[in-house]
Amino acid sequence: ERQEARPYNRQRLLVVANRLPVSAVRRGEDSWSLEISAGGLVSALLGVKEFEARWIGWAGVNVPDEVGQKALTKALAEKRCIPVFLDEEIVHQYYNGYCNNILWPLFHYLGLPQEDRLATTRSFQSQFAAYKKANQMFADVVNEHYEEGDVVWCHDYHLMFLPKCLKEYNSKMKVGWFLHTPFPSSEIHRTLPSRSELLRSVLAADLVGFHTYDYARHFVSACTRILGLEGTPEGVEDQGRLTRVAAFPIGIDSERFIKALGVTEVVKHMTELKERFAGRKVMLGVDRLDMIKGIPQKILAFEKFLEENANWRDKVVLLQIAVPTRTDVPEYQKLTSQVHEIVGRINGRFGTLTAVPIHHLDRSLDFYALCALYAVTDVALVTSLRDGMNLVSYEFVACQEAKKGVLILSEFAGAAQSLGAGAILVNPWNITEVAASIGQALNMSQDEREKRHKHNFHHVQTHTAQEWAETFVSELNDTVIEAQLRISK
Ligand code: ADQ
Repeated sequence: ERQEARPYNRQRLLVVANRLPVSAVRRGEDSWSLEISAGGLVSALLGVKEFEARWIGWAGVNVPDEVGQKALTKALAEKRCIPVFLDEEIVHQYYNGYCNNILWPLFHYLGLPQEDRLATTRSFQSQFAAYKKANQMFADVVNEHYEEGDVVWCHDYHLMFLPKCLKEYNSKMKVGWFLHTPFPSSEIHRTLPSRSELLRSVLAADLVGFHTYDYARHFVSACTRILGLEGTPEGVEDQGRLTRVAAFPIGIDSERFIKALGVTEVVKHMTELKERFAGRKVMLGVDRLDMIKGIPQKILAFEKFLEENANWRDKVVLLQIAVPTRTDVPEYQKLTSQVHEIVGRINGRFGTLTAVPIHHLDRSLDFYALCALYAVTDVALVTSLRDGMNLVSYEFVACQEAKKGVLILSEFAGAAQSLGAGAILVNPWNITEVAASIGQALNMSQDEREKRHKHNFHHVQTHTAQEWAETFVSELNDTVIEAQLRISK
């Protein structure tokens, strides 16, 4: 497969992310079935025509035997995917442990785990060792498939150690790293025991990208304050070598959503939903069930709104769709029961024999059902406590050309910087403020809704995922050329 002919002008792009964009299910000793999971990153890169993208990542399953590994590798090759095989112990320590229990909460300002300080320190060390080991395994696979001229694009907090491993293999490799979460203030980052090692390994990349200018600035401050390096307008300098640091706000494939609204199945869903909730305004929350999404805070704000506005009690419904994720991590199990308890209490308090104020679903919706829901919604509630960007807010706006509904958006989501002018911005910790914003949204005049929607719709249509990926990769190519010019001067 590596000898396959390709047009000379199409550069190969190796996209390295913790998870491959496909889910694999084992059907027999040597047979697998694969399903593409269409996330934001997948559709962004499918739309980029100048590059020939290949994916490298973990398939999300444990495959201990060689027969299974060979068969899966072969099946994945047809989807241009290359697997990294991680065993259960590594997954536990690296993915559940260091990635999801340490880096994820820290980068979202929730701090480090504190239950048992000594035990935590010990597990820190073994989890960090597993993190480095896993990153090295990703690097081995990249190196095996790398060809001169390829661009290697590493994604997210799972792979902060990867740029360093790759450059150790080949200092000429073009390496970019993009973070999908916030990068926190340097005062938060400096609490991490492995703070310096992680920063140094990220700095081995040629280009480091974030969703917003603030995250980029926090990263540069961490490098200057913790490592004592020099921050420049272009990035971070270490003994004459520059790592370029910049903001690349992601977007969505807005056309995919707009087109879907014309599909018969979506129209049918919309009709059903409109009938089901006739006479009531629909409010919507769509989130992964994660503590950063502020789901309990959102529901409590809705309760406060109902408490203070008796006239709205039978005229509004909140649909909260929450996909369970990371169900192995105890904090996520606790969150699920906490949300269920609050929803149960509020429905008991304000429900009637025929209607309840909150419909809470613990599951994922297929694309068409999701589009239909976005389209019939009057008010969307995105109340993340912190969120790198938040694509749900973009998807909602894309589906609202007809209705011109209102977006209530947390000021702590990266999207507040792009959709802030059209949304009602709130501090999700302030339940009273969020409750008041619900009232404001439900009572907003048609004129104002149109004005706000127009601003946001324009933004969502002109800042697409495809443009994001193209800009990042071309900036990476330029950065490497500029560095070569500097060296040859
Ligand atoms: P996420 O934290 O997953 O992404 P988000 O950007 O909102 O958050 O993307 C979630 C995606 O999952 C959306 O495409 C949404 O449609 C889908 N989704 C969520 N709940 C769903 C449900 N119940 N059913 C069906 N689909 C559902 C991380 C960062 C974000 C950043 C993205 C991209 O945390 O801040 O915007 O990466 O960089």
